[in-house]
Amino acid sequence: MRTTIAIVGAGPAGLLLGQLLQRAGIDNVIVERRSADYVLSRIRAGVLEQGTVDLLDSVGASQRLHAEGIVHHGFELLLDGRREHIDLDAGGVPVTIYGQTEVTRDLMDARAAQGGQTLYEVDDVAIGGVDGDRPWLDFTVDGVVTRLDCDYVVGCDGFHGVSRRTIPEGVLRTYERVYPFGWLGILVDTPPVNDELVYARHARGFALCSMRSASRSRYYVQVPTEERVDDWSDARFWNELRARLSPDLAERLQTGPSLEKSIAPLRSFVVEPMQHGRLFLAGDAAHIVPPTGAKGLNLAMADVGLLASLFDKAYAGGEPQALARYSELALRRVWRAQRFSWWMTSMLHTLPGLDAFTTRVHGAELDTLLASRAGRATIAEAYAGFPGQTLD
Ligand code: FAS
Ligand code: PHB
Repeated sequence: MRTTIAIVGAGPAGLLLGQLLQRAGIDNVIVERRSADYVLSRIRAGVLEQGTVDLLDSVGASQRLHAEGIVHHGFELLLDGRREHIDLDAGGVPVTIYGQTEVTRDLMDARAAQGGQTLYEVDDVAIGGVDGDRPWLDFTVDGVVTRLDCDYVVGCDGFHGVSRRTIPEGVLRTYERVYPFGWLGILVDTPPVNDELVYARHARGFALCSMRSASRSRYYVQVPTEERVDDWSDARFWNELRARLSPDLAERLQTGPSLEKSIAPLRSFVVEPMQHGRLFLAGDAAHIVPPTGAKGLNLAMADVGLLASLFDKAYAGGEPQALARYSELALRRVWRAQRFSWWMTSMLHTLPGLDAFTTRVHGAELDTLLASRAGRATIAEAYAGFPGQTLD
């Protein structure tokens, strides 16, 4: 087999990249380890930045998003029971509430409609030749060992994928912070407790009230890393969430049987550079952020939006050297998102072992920002997403 760009991973990053390249007339094939149903079964992000919406518009995969997504012009911080509204228009643009599962489904449908090739349930993907000018993938699909020759390989295979591990020892610099807690999340078919998202800071721990639609809600509570989801009945979850909300919100909370319940560990992670020879890393393959800033999915989409524009310069514009700037340009946005995600996580979670003075200072830092128009706008702009990537 041969293609121009070989993409490893059919999550949101790989699928969006495939569509962006298709639109630019650049042939590509995606190989995915799991089945399409399995990929869709993963419950993950829920907040789309305007830049992500614009990218989905550009590949014709946003009709349902505009029909079913919920545009939010603000969110709330609940600080030890005190409700503070953050006006996103102060930072420029709104966000759209629309589940990652639905984004992935829309991209799958768009790809199928336009004849893009995605090979699912592919085993033993190996990446080679990236140090030369003839890279390739080897993999097994339907029991047949297959080679895919290409011009470039893009690893969109997430944190546990094969692409980052393909880069030789000593090339990558890794930056990581593992948090001593996780998020226990629940999906439920009840109306959201509030019109907008609520990020709660409480002595018992962080909580988040989110949603997927007017009739489906997503809630999270911070739990120690050693917690097991089997130890959390629905009743225990609801009691703990109520305990972290203000009395008015606790009163309004509508509970129901969980459709999904899982614990996600939290970490901050970046590898530099995000490219090596003819191999590029995008999305969770290159970086992980704690979900407190709602950045993970949006960063992945920004990576592939940038990379697709550089591939377009290389192929249509006759400037293959443009590709050499991917990592430098992508990392500018990655580190700004890392900072905001780390900051929101540090300010809003109870950090085991943190001294009482620093805990108070964190509260004062939030109060300082909330006391000024500029401070609120700073939070709003970072949450809504940084301006589009320019190539200069
Ligand atoms: P993905 O991990 O989504 O996709 C990678 C794909 O590559 C997968 O389909 C995988 O099967 C495939 N793959 C892996 N290895 C392979 C191999 N060797 N060969 C072929 N295919 C391979 N972000 C938010 O913004 N908000 C949230 O609330 C949020 N919650 C999250 C909860 C959890 C449990 C996790 C794990 C992540 C969460 N995230 C959240 C982050 C998440 O949304 C990611 O940022 C997003 O999925 C990134 O998309 P991709 O880079 O495409 O990676
Ligand atoms: C979600 O709805 O899953 C969600 C929303 C905002 C976040 C994290 C998760 O910051």
